Amino acid sequence: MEQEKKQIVLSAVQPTGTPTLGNYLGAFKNWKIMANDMADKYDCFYAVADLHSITVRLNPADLRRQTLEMYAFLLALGIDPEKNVVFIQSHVPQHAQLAWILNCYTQFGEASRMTQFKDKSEKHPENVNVGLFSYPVLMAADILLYQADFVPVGDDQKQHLEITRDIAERFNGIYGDTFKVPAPFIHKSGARIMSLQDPTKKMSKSDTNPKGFITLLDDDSVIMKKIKSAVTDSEAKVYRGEGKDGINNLMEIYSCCTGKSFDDITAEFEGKGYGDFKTAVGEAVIAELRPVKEEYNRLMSDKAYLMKCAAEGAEKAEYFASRTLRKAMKKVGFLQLDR
Ligand code: ATP
Ligand code: LTN
Repeated sequence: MEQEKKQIVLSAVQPTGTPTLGNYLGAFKNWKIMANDMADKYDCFYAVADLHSITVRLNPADLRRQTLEMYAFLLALGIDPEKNVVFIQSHVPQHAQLAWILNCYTQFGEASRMTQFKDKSEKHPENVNVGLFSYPVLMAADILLYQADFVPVGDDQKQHLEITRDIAERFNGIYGDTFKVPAPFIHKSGARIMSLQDPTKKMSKSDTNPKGFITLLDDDSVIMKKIKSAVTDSEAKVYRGEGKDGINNLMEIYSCCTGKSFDDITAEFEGKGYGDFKTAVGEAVIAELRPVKEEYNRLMSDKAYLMKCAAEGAEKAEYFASRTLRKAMKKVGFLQLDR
């Protein structure tokens, strides 16, 4: 029987801090499943998007440290760097090169409509830089360079995937087939984990109130405390419903960590209060994150190994990225050297 061609998966995360439970349930968990359990279907490329992260001012030493830490988190998930391509974006110069070209195929108006641009401009009014504006174009370059079929991300990245598709289709329309038009891969559950303190807002690692998010390095006792102090309602009944944002979010988290359905969870806590429910959620989160935390700590004690994996990842990524970049440059009409 002829073997089916594997599909390409690409995603990335910014090294802007310790990843949260939101990053983990919305993105990382799916990355791991696609790379491991579905390895016969997918070839996976995962990157630390350090070029993206300088759209917000970062101290150089922090950027360097956080980049290696985020790289360690990707391996700590259990993603095998030998079987997959795990790399750091700035090590592969083709990302910035293709981004420039794609900038010239992106309209000012469409980039202005990106909600992340609007949100981040409001959050950092003192530094609304051009990089922040063209952030989704660099993201399009990340994806298109690898001819990705699927991009596993959280719900907040849907709009960036749409603009990526528009850019790819526009370029292909002018020059003929050059880029694969990618599809977002947004898993129904966990796609939008909310803040524990304001469950109408997305859980975010850059939240100023650390009680709103759980990081992958929080101690077990801290995780339990944060879940226990999560904002809920006064009804004391565990079920999914309107106006129950806090409980809806905790049920989502519990369901993602245990695999239980919402109906099962409601039945499990029938007649019990929020105290019992929160303890169970806390324990499920602790159990879910423990192996990642342990593996992360082990990996961080061997920086030489991490750097070796990063170098190999960059080399493999560059092989694929340079092929696509060359193709795109040729189509646009850049004079090619014979070498
Ligand atoms: P920041 O808080 O610095 O803006 P972030 O955590 O929102 O960063 P990234 O680190 O770039 O953003 O996100 C990496 C991945 O995690 C993306 O696929 C994103 O969609 C997903 N993600 C982020 N926050 C959540 C969340 N609360 N729920 C589900 N998925 C999320
Ligand atoms: N913008 C993304 C991170 C990111 C990304 C990508 C995600 C950068 N490049 C390519 C998927 C594919 C975010 O999550 N904030």
